[in-house]
Amino acid sequence: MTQELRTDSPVTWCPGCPNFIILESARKALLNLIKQGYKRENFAMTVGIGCHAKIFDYLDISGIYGLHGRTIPTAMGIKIGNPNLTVLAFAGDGDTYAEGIGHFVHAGRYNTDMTLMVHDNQTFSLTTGQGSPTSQENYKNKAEPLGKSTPPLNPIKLALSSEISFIARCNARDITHTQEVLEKAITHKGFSFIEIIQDCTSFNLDVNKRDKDMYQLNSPCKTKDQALKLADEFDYNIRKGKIPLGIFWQENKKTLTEEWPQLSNLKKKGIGWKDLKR
Ligand SMILES: Cc1ncc(C[n+]2csc(CCOP(=O)(O)OP(=O)(O)O)c2C)c(N)n1
Repeated sequence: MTQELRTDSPVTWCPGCPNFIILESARKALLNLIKQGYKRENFAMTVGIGCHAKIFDYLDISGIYGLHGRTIPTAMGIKIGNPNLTVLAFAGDGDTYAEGIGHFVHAGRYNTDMTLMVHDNQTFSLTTGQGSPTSQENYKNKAEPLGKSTPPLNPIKLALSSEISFIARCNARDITHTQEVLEKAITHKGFSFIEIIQDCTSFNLDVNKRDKDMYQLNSPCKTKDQALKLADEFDYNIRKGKIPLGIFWQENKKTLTEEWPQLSNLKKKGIGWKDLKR
């Protein structure tokens, strides 16, 4: 089991939920990186609270089951505790763009060397379908029976203006592409963010089944203006237009570990704080 990074916990996602496919993409990406020399025991993960978070029970790596909205600071804490770990954070759209939005905005400035994957199903699913920041206008749900009155947030545009150093979007249903982008995100030096477009099979069904509108970018954009223009092609609101997938932006910037001599020192020695001799 462990060699395949699977656990024997019964999977409780709804039948047909794309979370199954995100799990497989992640499992394949990690196994491939392990083949290339990454150590299984050096992977650590954290999650928020939500349907996405159950991935914690099914992917056999170490970690901390986090709090709703606090996925990024929990991951940062793990990285600061031991900068030799390869840290992954799986989060929901409600988790990241509502309760946790402050952490997302600051993540680009810290540029912690970690990867954030947001399972964006445009709704709070675990709590049965309330509107999240990326839900479309007029989305009728139990909390807003007359429909959501505010326009959706565009996470790619927010990431670009928050100076995040690796920004990508994937389709949950495309295992191969998600695996490929995830491997690039993990090997990127700095904070990498993947927005995964994911249908929810139980709530906000109106935004589902947009695969035919999706297309893959050939390479990251050369300028922020180009990336912002592409990000605008999909505004999370209306069912028209194209949805670009792939890496929108990638740049090389100093990471949190490089900025802090204490952390670079631990990294150089290949140890965490607990291994320091006092
Ligand atoms: C601090 C805090 N606020 C709110 C909640 C309630 N809560 C649990 S799961 C959830 C929705 C999760 O939605 P999302 O992050 O989009 O993940 P999904 O279930 O769609 O994967 C909410 C609001 C909580 N557990 N903790």
